[in-house]
Amino acid sequence: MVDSTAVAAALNALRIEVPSWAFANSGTRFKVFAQPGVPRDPYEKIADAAQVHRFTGAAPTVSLHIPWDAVSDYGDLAKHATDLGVGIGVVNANLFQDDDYRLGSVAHADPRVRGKALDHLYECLDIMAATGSPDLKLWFADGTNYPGQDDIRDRQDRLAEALSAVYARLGDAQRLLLEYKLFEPAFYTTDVPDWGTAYAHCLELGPRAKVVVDTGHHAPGTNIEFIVAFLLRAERLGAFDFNSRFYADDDLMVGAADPFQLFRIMYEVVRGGALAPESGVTFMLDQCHNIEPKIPAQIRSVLNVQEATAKALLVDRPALSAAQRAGDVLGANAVLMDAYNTDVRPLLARLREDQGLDPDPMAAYARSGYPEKIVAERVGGRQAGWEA
Ligand code: LRH
Ligand code: MN
Repeated sequence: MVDSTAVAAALNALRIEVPSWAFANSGTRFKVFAQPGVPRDPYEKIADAAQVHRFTGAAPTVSLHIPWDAVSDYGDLAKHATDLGVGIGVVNANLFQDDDYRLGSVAHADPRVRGKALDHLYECLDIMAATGSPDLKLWFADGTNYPGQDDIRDRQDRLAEALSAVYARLGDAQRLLLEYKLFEPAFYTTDVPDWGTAYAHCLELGPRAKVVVDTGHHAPGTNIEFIVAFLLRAERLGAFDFNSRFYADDDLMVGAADPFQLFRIMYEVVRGGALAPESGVTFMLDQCHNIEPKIPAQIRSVLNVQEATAKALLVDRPALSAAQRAGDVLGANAVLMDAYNTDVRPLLARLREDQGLDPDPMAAYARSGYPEKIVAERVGGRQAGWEA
């Protein structure tokens, strides 16, 4: 039997961090489509992020990306967030948009370039001190495009050297989150291509180095929930970058392309005891809304994670374990599918009402007047995008 009070408590405690860059213009190499009302600076990005929390009650922090969110006073930006009822979460470094990084950043053969990259990472640590951010998230575009272009092992040595230099400067309450990605923008080797490489570097660094699982960063057909189960068992899962994809790193809304996969992932999170905020696993969205309205897309994404999590919490664990122990293959699978096939939307709507929220956040946002307000106000200036 499932304890509905525990399910409600767990769902009410679920927190999802939204990325500042999801509110800015984004696209592909073919086109970046501008949208009316898009923020022009980090202050407006945070104002939009606060709308996601206002209507879902479950998105109280915003990830920053440096220098996309560079400001003259990070303390003031953090105060702006607090005034809007949210906080600054993870700080993302950016070592993939400077001409010096054409052949890599921390893994580059040239010590001058590696030094420049390290300086950026140290700058991000200073920003974290100013915003009170707990985590530094590192994704490296570093890699090669052709066999022989550089020495695979030398690049690992350079990467390890840079990571340990940053790790040594972490504050006591700070963590280093290392994100892996199979390919793109490099197309032959990527220096942190998979969970095993990220995990190995984290073990080498120390207990406050954890792995980030971006759900769009795997080869097609990869069993991501296995990776989640393994990293949770090893206490090395630090965070998720949630999104979904049909082909590559499409960065579509989480749960849109494969809601069953998201359910299976959240079941391993529940089974691993990693749902509670104190578990140390940060649930973040990392998405680009290239054609769809951005704030509603972020609200929809939070709802998708809530729905997958509610289904995962409804799995009858004792019945599942009994069937598993009995070798009852179909019985065990049926227990999981029963939960997955449960319509949890009425449950979530009731929980929102209990929190004084509108049961339908999408509809509530649509009639809030905010969409029209930002289109009317945000005239002139340069819309934010993937450039500083
Ligand atoms: C790389 C990535 C990383 C971010 C970027 C916006 O693909 O997933 O997490 O820096 O997207
Ligand atoms: Mn990511």
